[in-house]
Amino acid sequence: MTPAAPVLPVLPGAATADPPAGARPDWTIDQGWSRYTAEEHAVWRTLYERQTRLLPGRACTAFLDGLQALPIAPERIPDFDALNQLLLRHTGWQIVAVPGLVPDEVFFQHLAHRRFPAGNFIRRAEQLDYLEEPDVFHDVFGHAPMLMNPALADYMQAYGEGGLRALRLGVLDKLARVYWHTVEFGLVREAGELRIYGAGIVSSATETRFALESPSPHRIRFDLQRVLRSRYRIDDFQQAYFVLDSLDDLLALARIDFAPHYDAVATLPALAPGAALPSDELLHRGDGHYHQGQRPA
Ligand code: HBI
Ligand code: FE
Repeated sequence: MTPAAPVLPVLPGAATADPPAGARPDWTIDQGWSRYTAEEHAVWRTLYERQTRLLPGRACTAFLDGLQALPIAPERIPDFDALNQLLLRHTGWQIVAVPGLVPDEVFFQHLAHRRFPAGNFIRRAEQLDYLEEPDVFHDVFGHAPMLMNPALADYMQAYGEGGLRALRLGVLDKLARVYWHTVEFGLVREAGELRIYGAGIVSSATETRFALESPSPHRIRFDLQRVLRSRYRIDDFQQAYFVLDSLDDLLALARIDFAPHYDAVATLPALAPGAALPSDELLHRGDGHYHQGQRPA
C-alpha cells in the first residue's frame, strides 16, 4: 500500500464553492445504502447485465479481474463499505460518496489521498443511456474495477496531485484532456487486440461497441503531448480514442513531471476532436461517418 500523499496547501484566494446542505466540508456524504428502493436496484441490474454481456473480449483483463474480485453483483447497488474492505487491502483506495459533481480542487484532493468520489444516486429507468452527472453505475461499475489495478491506482493518485499543480499553473484544461483520454475513454493493446479500460466506455453499452468496432473514430497511439492538446466531446461518442501499449505505461505517466510537457505545447494550438496529424501513429484512421453533418464540437 502506497503511503498517503502530503497534503498540498489550498490555493490562496481560490474560492471553492461550499458543499450543499447535509454534506461534510470535503463534500462527502453517507452512501445511505438502506435508502435505495427496489426500482433503483432494478436499474442497477439492467445496466449491470447489459454491460457484463458485452465486456468479455472487449474490456481489458485488468477490468474484468477487478470486477470479479470486488463485491459488485447484479442484484443490488454495491455497498461502499464492502467495496472498501477489498480496495483498501489491494491498492489502498476507497470509494467515498458525494452528491454529484464536486469542484475540481475537491475532486483532486480526494484522488491525491486515494479516495474516489462516487455519486450515491442512480439514473432513472427512463434515462438508461443519458445522464448529466456521474451516477453510482458509472462511478462504481466503471471506475472501481480499475482501482484494483496497481498501475492505474498509482496513476489516479498522481493525477490528483497533478491536478492541484495544474490549477496553480493555469493548465487544468490540458491535464483534464489526459484524464479524459485515459481514465475515462482510454483503450489499451492486449494480446494483439484493442481492449477498453476507460470508465466512460465500459459503463456505456453503445460506446463499448462504437469505441472498438465502428470504422468512424480514429484510434491513435497514445502520446502525452498530443493528448495535452486534444479537445474532446462531452455530449457524444469520441471522434478519437488514444491507445496505450500497456497499462504499465500509466506508471511512467504517474512518475514524470508534466511541467516540461506543458511548456512544450504552450504555444501550439489545441486540436479539434476529429483531427489527425502527420505525426500521429494511427492504428485505425477513422472514416468519420458517425459525426458527419453534426455541428463541430
Ligand atoms: N466530481 N464527482 C465528480 N466526479 C468527477 O469525475 C469529477 C468531479 N469534479 C471535477 C471533475 N471530475 C473533472 O472536471 C476534473 O477531472 C478536471
Ligand atoms: Fe468517470
